[in-house]
Amino acid sequence: GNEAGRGTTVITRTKTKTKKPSLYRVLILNDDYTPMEFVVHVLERFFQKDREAATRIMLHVHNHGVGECGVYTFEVAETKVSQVMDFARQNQHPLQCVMEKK
Ligand code: TYC
Repeated sequence: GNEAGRGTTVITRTKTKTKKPSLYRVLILNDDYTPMEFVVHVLERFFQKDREAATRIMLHVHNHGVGECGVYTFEVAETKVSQVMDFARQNQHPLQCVMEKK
């Protein structure tokens, strides 16, 4: 700080803000009705997976109940969840997509 002799102190910040944004996992959940091909398409369209990666994730969800589509900042994760839920609903599939803090 700086003391000018008039009872005032200037406090100067020297440290740059370096807070990293919190990250969120976007997950899809298994169900008995959504076609496998639809899930693969969702992973390609909204999560930029190639056919091989999309198929691997879809089969993991089919066999284990839940799987990770990607990790994003809050606003991006929220947008992905909305886009997937809207697309599933438009196509009358019960596919569920959720996000969780890492
Ligand atoms: N279990 C579905 C079926 O047998 C396929 C499926 C996979 C559904 C992944 C949802 O997130 C899912 N048709």
